[in-house]
Amino acid sequence: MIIRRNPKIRFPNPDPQRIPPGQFVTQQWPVLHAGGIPRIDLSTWKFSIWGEVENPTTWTWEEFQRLPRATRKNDVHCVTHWTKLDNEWEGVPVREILKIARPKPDARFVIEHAFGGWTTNVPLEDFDREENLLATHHNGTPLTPEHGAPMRIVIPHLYFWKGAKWAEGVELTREDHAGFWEQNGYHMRGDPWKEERFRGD
Ligand SMILES: Nc1nc2c(c(=O)[nH]1)N[C@H]1C(S)=C(S)[C@@H](COP(=O)(O)O)O[C@H]1N2
Ligand SMILES: [Mo]
Repeated sequence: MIIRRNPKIRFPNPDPQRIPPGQFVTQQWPVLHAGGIPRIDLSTWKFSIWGEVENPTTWTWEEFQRLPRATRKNDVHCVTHWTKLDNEWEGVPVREILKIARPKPDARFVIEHAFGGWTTNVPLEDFDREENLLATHHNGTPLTPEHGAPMRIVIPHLYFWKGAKWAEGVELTREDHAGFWEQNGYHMRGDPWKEERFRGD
């Protein structure tokens, strides 16, 4: 008997090497966040970087469009066990804004702030990576409101919660301050390959 694979059916784990422990692949894109979707008006939108930096800076939406842009392909891993492969993100590399703001030698951590007050914390060395983006587009189309429009932070080597949707700013700090989920028991770093889901993992 010959079993033919229907080429239209994607098999669950196409490449086990790419799936961190405890994760399963979804073809969907679940929507996950605390609270409601903030209403954001591009004419008043601002994004800032402040704290332990030499040059705190704020961009309007128009100014943000003039920053250098890039495209990155990666997989994202949610701490609730779903993994979404082959995402193409477009936006401004995180390193472009760090270059402008110039972190002070004492800066070691980052607090990402979202419109509405949600936060998440990441070590500066995880934030300051080539692949990290301030993303405005996913798979060629502008982000939808439920997925973080007009801009979300994407740090693909950590769990997906380490990137704020509806990003409003980043604050560089000397000490590590727990963000929203982290205050509720989630991990301060969140490496999916080490299954750093909760404090103490
Ligand atoms: N502002 C904000 N950003 C957030 C969250 C949130 O609650 N508020 N949740 C995080 C979590 S837990 C995940 S898994 C992803 C979900 O992004 P998605 O809804 O586009 O899949 O957003 C992250 N960014
Ligand atoms: Mo998540």
